[in-house]
This record gives sequence, C-alpha cells and structure tokens, in this order.
Amino acid sequence: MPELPPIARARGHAGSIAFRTPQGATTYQELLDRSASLATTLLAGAADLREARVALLAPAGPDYVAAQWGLWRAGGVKVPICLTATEPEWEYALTDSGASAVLADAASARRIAPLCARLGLRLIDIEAHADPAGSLPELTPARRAMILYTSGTTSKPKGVVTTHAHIAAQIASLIQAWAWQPSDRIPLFLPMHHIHGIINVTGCALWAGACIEAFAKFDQPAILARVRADAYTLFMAVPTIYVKLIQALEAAAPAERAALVAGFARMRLMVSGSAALPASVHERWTELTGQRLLERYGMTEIGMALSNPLHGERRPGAVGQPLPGVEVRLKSEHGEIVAAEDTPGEIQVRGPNVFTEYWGKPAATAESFEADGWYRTGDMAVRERGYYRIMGRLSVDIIKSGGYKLSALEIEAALLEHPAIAECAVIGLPDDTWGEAVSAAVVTKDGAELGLPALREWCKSRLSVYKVPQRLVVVRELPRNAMGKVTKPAVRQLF
Ligand code: MCA
Ligand code: AMP
Repeated sequence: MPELPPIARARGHAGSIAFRTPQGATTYQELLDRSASLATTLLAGAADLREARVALLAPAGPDYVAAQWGLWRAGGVKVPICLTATEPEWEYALTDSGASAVLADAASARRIAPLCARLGLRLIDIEAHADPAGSLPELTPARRAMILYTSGTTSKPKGVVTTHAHIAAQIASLIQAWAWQPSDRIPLFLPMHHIHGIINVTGCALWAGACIEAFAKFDQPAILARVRADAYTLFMAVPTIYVKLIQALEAAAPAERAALVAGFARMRLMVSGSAALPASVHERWTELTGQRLLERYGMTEIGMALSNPLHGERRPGAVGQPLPGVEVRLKSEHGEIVAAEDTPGEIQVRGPNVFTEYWGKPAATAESFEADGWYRTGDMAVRERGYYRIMGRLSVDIIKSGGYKLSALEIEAALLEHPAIAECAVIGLPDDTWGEAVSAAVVTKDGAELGLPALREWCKSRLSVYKVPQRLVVVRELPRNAMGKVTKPAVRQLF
C-alpha cells in the first residue's frame, strides 16, 4: 500500500531513536504504532477523514508527532495551534479552518475543553487513547496536509494550505542542502505551530532518521547543560535566541564558558533564520565559539528559499542562494525582472515547495501570485556578489518580534477595544534582542492616563504574549496625511 512520505521514511529507520526526553526514548517504530492507533481513534469507523481539519495543540515531542502522523494517516488536515494563544485566538483558528476535532496533550486538553464544548468539537487526549490499529486509507501526496495560520497584511491571520507533496519538497531540499544524517542529534525548543519547528527541525530530523531532544519551550539552562554534555550535532534557532546565548556566554564564569564554547564548537552546523540576523551578532558568535552561523531565509507559504552554503562562504548579513529545487527571482518596482546585481526587487519564488492557497480566501490567494505563477513574498532583496541580501518588507504593517511574524493591524484592532483608547497606530521599532519591538502610539479618550504595564496586562487576555506592545507613547493626535490616513513613518518619530 503506498504510504505518505514521512511514514514511508520512518519505516526505513524503525528501530532508531526518534526522540529523547527526560522521561526516556521513543523509537520510530513506537511513533508509527502510536500514530496508527490514533488514526483509528480519529476515524471512529469511517474509511477516510477526507481532509477534515483536525487541530493539534501539544508541546514538541513524541506525542505531537504521533498525533500529527495519526491525523495524516487518517486522511485529515493538521491545523497546529499555538500553546500560549488566548481563547479568542484559538476560536478564530478553529472556526476559520472549520476544524471538527482537537487533538491535545492532557494539560492542553483541560485548557481547551470549555471552548471545544462551546463550539461542539470532538476533543481527544493524545495520551489517553489506546485503540488497536485498524485499517487506514490509501493516500496520495497531492492531498492537503496542513493549514498554518500566519499574520500579515490583513487584520486576521490567514491559513496557509500545503499538501504532503509541498511538505516533502520543503524537507527534501533541506536534507540535501544541509546534509542531514541519521547520526544527527538536535534540540527542539521552537514553537510547534510554525515552519521553523515543524519542518526545519522536526520534519527534517525524522526524514533523516536523526534524534530529537524536545523541550516544552526555550529552556536555556536545560539546553545549555546538554550543550556542555556534547548532546548535539546540529542547532537551529531564531536570532533572538543567539542574542540570549551570547549574553549567557558573556556572563558565564571562565570554566563554565569554556565548557559551553567547546560544546557549541563541536557541532557540525548551527543555523539562524526566521528574521534578520544582524551581522554584529553573526560575528560575535564566531568570536565566542568559532562557529560560523548559517543564515537562511524562508516563509510559511514557501518553506525555505535561500540559504548560505554548508560548504563555502557564509556571509554575515546575507541569506545566500536558492536552495535545491527552489527558483527565486527579483522583480523591480517597475515590474521588471531584475537581471543585474546590486538592483533591488521583490523576492518571488516558484517550485514544488510553494503552497496552494490561503484557506477559504481565493482573492487573497490570487493577489499573492503573479500571472505567471510566481509567489510574491513581499520581501525586498538585492543580489550582491552572487548572494541575496534581505533589505526589508514592502508592508509597514508586518512586524517580526523574536522570529514571530505579527500584523500591526491585528494588534491595532485589539487595542481599539480598550475602554480608554480612542485611536492607535502600531509599528515595529528596531530592538537589539527582539529584532523589532511592537510599539503602540495611542490617543486616549478624554485624555485618560494609560501606562505600559497596565496595557500589557489588559492585552494578555486578548493577544498572544509576543504580540503585546513593548513600548507605548500617549499622544494628543496621530500623524495623518491629506486623506486622513495615519502615516506610519511619521509615527516612528513619536518614540
Ligand atoms: C517572549 N516574549 C516576547 C517574545 N517571546 N516578546 C516579544 N516577542 C517575542 N517573540 C516575552 C514574553 O511575553 C515575556 O513577557 C518575556 O518576553 C519573557 O518570556 P519568555 O517566555 O521567557 O521568553 P523566551 O522563552 O526567552 O522566548 C523568546 C523566544 C520565543 C524563545 C525567542 O519568542 C520563540 O520561541 N520565538 C521563535 C518563534 C518562531 O519559531 N518563529 C518562527 C516562525 P512578560 O515578561 O511580560 O511575561 S517563522 C517561520 O517558521 C519561517 C518559515 C522561518 O523562516 O523560519
Ligand atoms: P513567517 O511567515 O512567519 O514564516 O515569516 C516569514 C518572514 O520572515 C519572511 O517573509 C521574512 O520577512 C522574514 N525572514 C525569514 N527569514 C529571514 C532572514 N534570514 N532574514 C530576514 N528576514 C527573514
């Protein structure tokens, strides 16, 4: 029977260890068995879920993968949702995707149970089920596999739909470019509702037959203890994490620092991505550890597109060249394909890695593709001495904080619900730790007083913590143009 790519790959290394956690080890065979059993539970007698959407709410680890493979093997579409999201954010993802069930670990199941009851959704505790595996449907890679919610130029996140074939193409490209091996060992501490954690770390490691050590979050002391113990050959993180690691190394006592540096230096590859890695951070990391970080560029809609090389020059401030199987071009503001170096243009991407559609949003999907099928990323870049360098984004309403892509419009919509806020404008300001810091300029009703701590507290019941403003100015009026539209470049001057 033909099987989905990750399942077929897993059979090839069934006896190897897929996950190590403080609780013990899980083999690939155990993941296969547990996923078959979960698929049977999900099917509940049906032959095929026929692309029914199933939300997944669980921390990184063997339960997450058993659930992911289980819902895929039952013919479902995975909708991973953020562990730390608020109830309104969960409700949006569940209703927008039309999810019919939620798979969750025991602790998350308790938190989401009231919402599932209100929405009439089936809730399955991943740890509690134990059905014997039954017969599973035959599936082709053209089937839809995943909907990832991504914030952008609209106030509500859009669901990015990928098929099993897209996911396999995204993974195969990275396996080749970064020479993943069964002997690789990698820590996983990134959130499991975005590509970086799902594809670059988990998807690639399990495709290669490698071993993952999962952490529920970026638990720096625990991870550093394992780095000292030489636990890893690979490391993948966002720039904010490298900033935090530099601070930790600089603050460590000499013997401790030497042991950590030795652990990092022995890894075969360390990768940075999801946001711009400042050249100063790149260079400081090399000074401290001798490691040259490999920076790459990607996006939810396309997986990874550009990468510095495994062998050869890894240039600080640049994102390298197109990955295997991925076509990249630049289009100038005049609509011309840029052939020359040193001429900026929008990055456009084509290839088997590129998503199909925004879920239920045909107009947004059509707008994001050129007539000849190239995907418009909205990121500007230039090619210099053969390497692409990211220059910024076309939209001022997209903010990147700690690797998370945020919509200024979504945050503004939430702030306008605050009883004391009459008008507001949200922008991203440069920040040494977060890349950009969410910053809000507000006009209060009747000149009411508003402080940042109180505003942050109020926001946390409505928005995921990483969307909550980190800077606030209260002003009498917002800068506007002749049409009455807030001019965001002028808002910067208010801080
Ligand atoms: C945490 N805080 C943040 C962020 N994270 N504030 C702004 N932006 C953030 N990203 C706040 C918390 O709310 C808290 O505030 C305080 O910082 C400390 O929180 P803590 O949990 O201790 O922070 P942390 O665990 O050190 O988290 C930082 C982090 C995390 C590890 C960098 O943000 C993270 O995992 N980011 C990675 C996101 C990611 O994977 N993005 C990839 C998507 P308070 O003190 O008020 O409570 S992009 C993608 O997938 C594409 C395809 C790509 O190219 O990779
Ligand atoms: P997301 O949709 O959350 O996956 O975020 C994708 C966006 O992150 C891209 O469109 C870029 O703006 C940004 N991004 C990812 N990697 C890099 C990088 N290496 N340098 C600069 N920006 C990046």
